[in-house]
Amino acid sequence: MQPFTRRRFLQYGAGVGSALGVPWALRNPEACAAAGGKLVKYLEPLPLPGAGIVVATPSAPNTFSFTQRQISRQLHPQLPPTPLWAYDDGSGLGGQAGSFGMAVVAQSGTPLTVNYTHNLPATYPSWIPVDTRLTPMGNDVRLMTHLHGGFVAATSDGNPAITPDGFGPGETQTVLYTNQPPHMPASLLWFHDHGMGTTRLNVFAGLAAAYIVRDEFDTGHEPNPIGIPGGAYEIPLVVQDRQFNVDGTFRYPVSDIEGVTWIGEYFGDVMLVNGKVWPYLNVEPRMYRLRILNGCNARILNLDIGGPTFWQIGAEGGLFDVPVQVKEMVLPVTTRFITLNEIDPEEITWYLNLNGLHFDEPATETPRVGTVEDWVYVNLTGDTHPMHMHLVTFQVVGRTPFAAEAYEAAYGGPNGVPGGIDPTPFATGPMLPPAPEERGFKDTVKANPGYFTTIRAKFELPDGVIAPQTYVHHCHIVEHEDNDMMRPFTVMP
Ligand SMILES: [Cu+2]
Repeated sequence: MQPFTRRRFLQYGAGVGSALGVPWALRNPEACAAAGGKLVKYLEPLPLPGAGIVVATPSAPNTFSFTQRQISRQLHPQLPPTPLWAYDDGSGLGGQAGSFGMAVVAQSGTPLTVNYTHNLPATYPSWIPVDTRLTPMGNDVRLMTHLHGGFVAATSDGNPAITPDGFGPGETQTVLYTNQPPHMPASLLWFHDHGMGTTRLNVFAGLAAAYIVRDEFDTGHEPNPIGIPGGAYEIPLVVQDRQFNVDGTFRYPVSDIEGVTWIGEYFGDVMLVNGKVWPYLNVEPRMYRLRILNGCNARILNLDIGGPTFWQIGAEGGLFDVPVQVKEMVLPVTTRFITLNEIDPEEITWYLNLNGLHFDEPATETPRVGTVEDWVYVNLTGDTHPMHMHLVTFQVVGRTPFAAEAYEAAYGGPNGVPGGIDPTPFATGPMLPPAPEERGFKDTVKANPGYFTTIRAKFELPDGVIAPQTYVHHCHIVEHEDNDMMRPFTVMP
């Protein structure tokens, strides 16, 4: 299956397309892509919190009220204004809003109530190509906001196992974000749309924003008890890739398979940072804290700063070095084997799945509240899948090389290999430890092809939240998540 996936990867990666020497517009006569490579780099400064990025203002004590609405912003001086979908805190949104032009600042230990009111068009505009085979209500804009990394009740999670149809025009989703320590320590999280079958499109259109959790150590100011840069020297860098049409709209390609709109991965030929195309940042000769978030649909980033080294002090689950929690995570351990399958990649029936099951089939992963489990992601595809779990952060135990084809030959069916089958007998070498930058608690792990990847999580619930509670885990390539590499899991009493 790998060659087919790779071919589509080439087809939809515009940057790679030009490397083939065939103009994009010739291969796609109806396409009107702007040539991202012709945009001059580094013309405008990086939008920063309070100086471009809107820092959200509460609507009441410990309450935020957002309206999702369409706005228009010029993302580069050589581009026409771009329609964007944005979270509006009621300020009317000055500056660079949409696509991470908004930040919520929360305090660990202080719950927040957040309201999201749908004020977008009732149906999708032409620049957002919906595959109505994957959506609950056709071309209707159905929204559902999820706090990535949030430790919350299932009803506040914003997941399609709870509200499969999402929220329509005029409707309000109200959630309680616990910010409960130690599960929600100082960290950089983000909230984004999670609409069923349209996550990739709603995030692409701009519905994603930063959620910064502070505590008494990581205050964001200088000086602070842990001696890290703060204030103007703490810089969020949210990186996204996009394609543009010549009219300034974002461009999202559609499939060339008859009857299919969905594509397997979205890659842009233009990089946005904090919502601007290729901005620059003037810096002083001193230490900075860069808070980097990959907001791309599918692209895995490999970043450097042109020579100087930098120090990694945290990951998705917060700052590094929490040895007490590490000890908690060792015993007793249930192990679940979860297969990653890709089915019919050249056909109208092309989809990806977990455990050979569609999303809407009953949950098969049912950890008991308070227990520790190992989940083993058995990758039978040719691609790396960044697997993400709601509710919990986890530790990466390791990755084991194995004979994927032999395992698939032994157990595979029309929908791939079902879950629950231990691949250890097919191992071709010892488990490799996680990479140094994977220390600490994470919410996403790279499940690489040719390996099964073991993670370990403790399934606790926020105070006052009673099991059962249903969440989801999924590939965070949002194209894959939408069709259909996502499954519910239920934390049981
Ligand atoms: Cu994936």
